[in-house]
Amino acid sequence: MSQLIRYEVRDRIAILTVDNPPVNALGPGVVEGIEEAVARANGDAGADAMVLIGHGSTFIAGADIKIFGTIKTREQSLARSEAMHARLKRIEDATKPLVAAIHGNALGGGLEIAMSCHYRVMAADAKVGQPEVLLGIIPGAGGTQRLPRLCEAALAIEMCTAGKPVPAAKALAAGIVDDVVSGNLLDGAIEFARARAAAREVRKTRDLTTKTDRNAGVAACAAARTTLAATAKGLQAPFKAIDAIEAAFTLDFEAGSARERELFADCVTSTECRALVHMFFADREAAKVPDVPKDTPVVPIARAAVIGAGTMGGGIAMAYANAGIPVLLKDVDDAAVQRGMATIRKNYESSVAKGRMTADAMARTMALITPTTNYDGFDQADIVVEAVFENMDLKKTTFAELAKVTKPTCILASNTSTLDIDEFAQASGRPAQVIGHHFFSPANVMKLLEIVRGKETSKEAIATSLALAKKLGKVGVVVGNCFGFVANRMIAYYMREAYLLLEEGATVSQIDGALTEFGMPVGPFGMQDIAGIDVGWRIRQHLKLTGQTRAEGPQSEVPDRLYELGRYGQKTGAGWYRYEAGSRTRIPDPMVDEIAAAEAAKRGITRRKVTNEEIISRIMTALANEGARIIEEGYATRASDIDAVYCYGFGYPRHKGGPMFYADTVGLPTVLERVKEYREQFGDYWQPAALLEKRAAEGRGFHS
Ligand code: T1G
Repeated sequence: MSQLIRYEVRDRIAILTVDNPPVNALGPGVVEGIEEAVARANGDAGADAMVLIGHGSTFIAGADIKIFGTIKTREQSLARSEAMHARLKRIEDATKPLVAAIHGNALGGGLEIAMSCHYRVMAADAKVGQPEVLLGIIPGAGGTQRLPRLCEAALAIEMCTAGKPVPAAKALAAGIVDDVVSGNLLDGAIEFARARAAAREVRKTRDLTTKTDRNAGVAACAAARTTLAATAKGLQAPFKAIDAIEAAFTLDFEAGSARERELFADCVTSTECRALVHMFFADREAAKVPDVPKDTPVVPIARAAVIGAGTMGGGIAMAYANAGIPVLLKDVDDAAVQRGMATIRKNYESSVAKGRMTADAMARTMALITPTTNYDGFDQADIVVEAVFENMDLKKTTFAELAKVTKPTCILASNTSTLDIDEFAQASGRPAQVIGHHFFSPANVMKLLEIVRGKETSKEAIATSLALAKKLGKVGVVVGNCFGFVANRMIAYYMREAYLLLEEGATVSQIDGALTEFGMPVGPFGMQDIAGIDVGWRIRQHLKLTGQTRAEGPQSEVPDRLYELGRYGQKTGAGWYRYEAGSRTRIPDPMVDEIAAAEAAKRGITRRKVTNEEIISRIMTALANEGARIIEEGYATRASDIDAVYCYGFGYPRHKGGPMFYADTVGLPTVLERVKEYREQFGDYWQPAALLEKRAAEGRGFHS
């Protein structure tokens, strides 16, 4: 018997306990061990039925995602899936009632194992799901064939194409599980198994007919394909999942399972899968900071305060309230703070109107945000987030004040996007507690929290920030205090190439179109119209005082011309695009392309036809090269942190794995060659990063 599965008999019920920390993933030997334990219980005269349960915090959280990288060919995938399929059938052929007892999560292969059991009971706070699509694959152990035999087609399709877990009540109502246990789960499962043993009932899922009839099932699949065509652009796994589910309605179990295995093999060897698996681990690696041990003490964050009730400050206050943390929201006068509260109320009302939030939840959440124009209550705060105007003197004054009105352990965070954290730290007199918490707009929505460590930021402040990011539902990435940190430092190169491509002959809508086709939610110019052309202009003016620029190379003046015309973007009804009153629809404006042509003429640029391929190549090469410099300078711990920053800060398509992973898929020798070509064509500011040259020469990627 494998050590991964414990076997005991209690009151004539065999208890099979999976013990493979941390999440009972189906690593090597786990499914084999379950099969062995089931066979033992079948032959155990002292056992009338059996219960399968997980040790620790959860049932089985799915296949071991680390093994996907070892599946290199379809043949390997098909062989593994066939073996798994056969094992689950042997488990399902148990001669005595077999009950899965689910707590925590039964996800992916975990739910598939549970569905190969005859019955399923779950704890009231447990969840079940088929999240494989979030990894660029589909259920590969019969999930697309057993699930439609337990619940309606619509839910099976939703679970397998969106990947969201289903709570206990919904799983029970749908028929995925047979009971929800309110008391002790194991006791409840034992009683359930005993009742089935008394009735001598064994129910094999694979022998059930689909809950939705054939024609309705096929129709549901067709409808889902139409819906997904609009929302899952560039992805293949959701569509493969529908094809597999459709087979449950059109083929028998064996043929349907074979179809599922073929479709799974299509996915598991795809770049989409490799990229999404990379991002799964990137999210988690980001929380591992080499010089901040996992057991570093954290400051419990029970109460918070935000300074500045503008767009960012209001969004940050919402992020805290959404996580159930009471938060003070301070601004200089009542008018300012009430404006902020009105925006917050409008945002929540919009969520209620869309059905994303109940009116009660809105009231409870709003009640956690307390507007104020003074520092009363700041002495109770465990953290203060400064989100005042991007002006160094104002921020230094603010930090000096905060140090006086807060308790010594209070973390003093800044939402600055580019200013020097160390300057605030010195002004505060408490540099160990000073740290950057760079949220991305809208702060209550975007998942990235760029955690900027200053020279003297303490390990406790960093560890607390990482734990807080998780509580806020964010991905926290610790970065260094260089200009622009990681996100805005790299975006400067992204924008430099976009501006230059515009002057060379591409149009605004062509460049944005190429990037949205690539998978970005919005192109560089559409993004600037949202953020505000005036924001960039102010940063450039600030840098000009010290003779700096955000990126080496030619500085396009097209954005300055737009600023001078008062074209700040959506906020002024015109920027890179034109906007009808009250509309955010981007309308190309030939005037902007004319300005670009005029600026090009001033710089002696001969305009030419620019292809979309060149647009993507120039921009992605610039990102990867600057990302490599950031790593070698020590401002990011690892390449996957940069990928997380871009995916969660700017909506870079996760199914492409982020800018550094994408460079690996292009191949670093090719990326290096492009940098050298661009240096020849455009100038010495295209300098290959040393890390890029090194890894290309070694035949490695940024991540290997
Ligand atoms: N495989 C390997 N490691 C895993 C894992 C998995 N399935 N799930 C989690 N981990 C690691 C994770 O990397 C981290 O490691 C630690 O466990 C804690 O995770 C055949 C083919 C279960 C909801 O997609 O959603 O089954 O950083 O920080 O916040 O059809 O983990 O500590 O070293 O996320 O409490 C389908 C993925 C697989 C579930 C727990 N299953 N996991 O969240 O902890 S494909 C999934 C999660 C499949 C079948 C197919 C979450 C969680 P470290 P954590 P958490």
